[in-house]
Amino acid sequence: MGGLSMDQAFVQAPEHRPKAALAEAAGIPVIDISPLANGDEASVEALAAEVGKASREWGFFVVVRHGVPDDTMARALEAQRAFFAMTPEQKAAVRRDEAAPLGYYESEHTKNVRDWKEVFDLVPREPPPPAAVSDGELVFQNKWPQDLPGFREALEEYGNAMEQLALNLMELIARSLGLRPDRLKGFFKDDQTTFIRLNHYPPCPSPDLALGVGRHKDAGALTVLYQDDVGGLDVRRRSDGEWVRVRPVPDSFIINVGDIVQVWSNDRYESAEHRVSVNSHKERFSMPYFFNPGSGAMIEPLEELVSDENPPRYDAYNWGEFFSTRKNSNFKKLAVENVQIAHFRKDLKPIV
Ligand SMILES: O=C(O)CCC(=O)C(=O)O
Repeated sequence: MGGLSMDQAFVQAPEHRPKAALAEAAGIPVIDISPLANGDEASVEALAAEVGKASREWGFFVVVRHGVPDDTMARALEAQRAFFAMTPEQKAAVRRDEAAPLGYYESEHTKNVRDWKEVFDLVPREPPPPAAVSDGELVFQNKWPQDLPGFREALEEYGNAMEQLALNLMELIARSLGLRPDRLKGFFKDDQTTFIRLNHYPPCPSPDLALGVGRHKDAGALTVLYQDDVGGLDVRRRSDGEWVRVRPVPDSFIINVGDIVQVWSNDRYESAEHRVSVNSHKERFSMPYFFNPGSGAMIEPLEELVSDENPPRYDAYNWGEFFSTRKNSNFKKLAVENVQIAHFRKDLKPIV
């Protein structure tokens, strides 16, 4: 990776190292979501029930017949490969830094262990540049590489297609929780903090010691993930806590419910822990779209889903502050635990 060799920073603690052979995740639901575009009310409700069951039992599912055009996909994947094929100097020209977290980065850490990967981050809806930047404030402006014709256009087109798909999935999740179909859409109207990440995992000399991405849960609302046909995404199965491999399915996206949906649903749905294993012979590409609300959103269990018998399990928290703290501590490799939704759980709060 840009001339990097396997050093200690990549080595996982023994209990987090991947096993040589991992079972394939039999049973992760593969859901045809086309009824949303052309089905009657009964088939849309049946589809929502499938999405609800998958969100409860796995926190993960695969969608097919999702409506994203083939040529939009092809252009985005070509742009991704072209970007990572650039020279280290060209990539460094759009490298992220402490105040400006978008662009290229090859030194991301998850839970303080370095990931075996390089990434490029962009926001599909760029906020206007701030008039003044206060200390510690992050500036979310895209850094587009020079000399890569079509790159920006391909990813903007992909971002639009992803937004439509993510909103459709939000409708299915709302219906599955017995809410108004458009109940969740308002959270994503204005200053979304959604971002797209291009991931490249080069072959790794010690795939038994390192991970492409360390174990984590996604903090946002929903992730729509493209993975190529190499395989490497592992999810922790809820029923027995085992790591299992998510089999690549052609022309599909993997959807995982994020922590925000877990909080909104008051734990009816749970975000699943996942990670990426690497291998010694084949590079791998993936492209997550992290669908996140506006930075001003207050996240708490939805009032329709709480009652005297089922009281709210979380205190409200400000999403923008949560997101910036996470971004900052991933970058600075702080020695303290990253902020988690568990910190807002009413029953887990320390008694002072
Ligand atoms: O590459 C993948 O399959 C998953 C990536 C992921 O979990 C992440 O980028 O947070």
